[in-house]
Amino acid sequence: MAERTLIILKPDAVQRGLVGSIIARFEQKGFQLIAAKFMKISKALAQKHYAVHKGKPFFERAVQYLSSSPVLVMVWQADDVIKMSRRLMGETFGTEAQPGTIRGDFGCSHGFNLIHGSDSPASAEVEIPLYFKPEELIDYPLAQAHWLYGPPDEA
Ligand code: D4T
Repeated sequence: MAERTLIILKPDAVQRGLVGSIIARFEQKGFQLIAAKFMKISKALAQKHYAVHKGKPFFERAVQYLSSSPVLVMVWQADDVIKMSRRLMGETFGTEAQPGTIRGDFGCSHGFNLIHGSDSPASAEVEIPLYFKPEELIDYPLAQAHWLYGPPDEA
């Protein structure tokens, strides 16, 4: 099965009207959308989401930010989607992110960073069930797969 990643368009992406522009980048790259939910993340869920950062100086601020206003939570699927989507997102904050990346093009904050993406397959496995039941992940054939990936490598 192709790899899956949890992507969250954070409160600033929603409030700044950047949802469409950011999703367009994932679609244009060729990733497949398999789940989406518009929701307000509770403080308790944000604490679970950032559990690996508990005890770090930015933990409370990150929890507060993620739960401050509605977000769009999605699961995207493709071979190697985690590595590729982290590259599309860019460095953690817009202040350092390269132009051409989502954070590099759409933000210049060192506190708000528009988007979350799982940083490893292990993280994705923990994060996806925080937001979606198994039956909410919709598996379907990708119509453009042939033209997207080309013929398989010869052995
Ligand atoms: P997320 O996890 O939101 O996709 O961001 P990154 O993967 O790029 O960054 P991270 O896990 O290192 O940080 C998680 C979250 O905490 C905020 N943060 C981070 C912060 O407020 N100050 C900091 O110094 C760092 C490192 C931003 C993202």
